[in-house]
Amino acid sequence: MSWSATVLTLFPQMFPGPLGVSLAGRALREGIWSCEARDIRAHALDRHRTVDDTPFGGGAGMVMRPDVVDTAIAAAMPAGDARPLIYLTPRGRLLDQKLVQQLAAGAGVVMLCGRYEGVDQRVIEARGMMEVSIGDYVLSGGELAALTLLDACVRLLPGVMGAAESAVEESHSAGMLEYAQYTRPAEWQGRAVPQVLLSGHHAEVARWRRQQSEAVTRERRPDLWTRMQVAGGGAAA
Ligand code: 6GU
Repeated sequence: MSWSATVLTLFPQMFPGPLGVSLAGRALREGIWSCEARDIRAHALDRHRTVDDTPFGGGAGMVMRPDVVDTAIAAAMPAGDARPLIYLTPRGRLLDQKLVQQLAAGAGVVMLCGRYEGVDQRVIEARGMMEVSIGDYVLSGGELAALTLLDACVRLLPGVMGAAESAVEESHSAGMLEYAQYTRPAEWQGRAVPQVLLSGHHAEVARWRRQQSEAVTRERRPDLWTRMQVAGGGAAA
């Protein structure tokens, strides 16, 4: 039973897109996960294949019709489908690594991508969708957000990453930014690699990396740093 993603979109040709190459692409070909993109327009109810209409109350843009979206969802989700139904929208809760881990641990996801000004709120409520955003900026549609969510989940599936990378994931996905990385040459354009990394003292290296991680988190992401302090200083969340 592979992890299965179904995407409802007006632009099915955007999938798997970049997830067809590299790590995710290999996992896709190996059957570790599957990606089915379904065209919402195929479920339009009239001969003009209308999927949207003007917003009640006026204003710019178009809103996707609840009847068309509901029909598309019904066709995409077999009875008893255990996968969460996610609507990608900048109005949603922020995606974070904890939600990614939860989704990756489940059976897969069904994702609705909105275009235009969004989707009629009634079908979002009627279907009990989880509304998810990937950050505080506006994309022209949910598709790139869906691809981002998928990439984040797929790399956590068993057999996608090597054991070494998985272990790193465990220790550093717990709400801190990563320490800086260096490779050869040991000196480049007059810039030396931090001496401790060349020392061979594993405990010293670990201590330096922990300090680096803390310093960069405190400086760049005071929000994460504060949360770490409240959670109890370095404990994995
Ligand atoms: Cl999920 N959708 C759109 N259209 N814009 C976004 C987003 C989602 N998350 C951040 N910006």
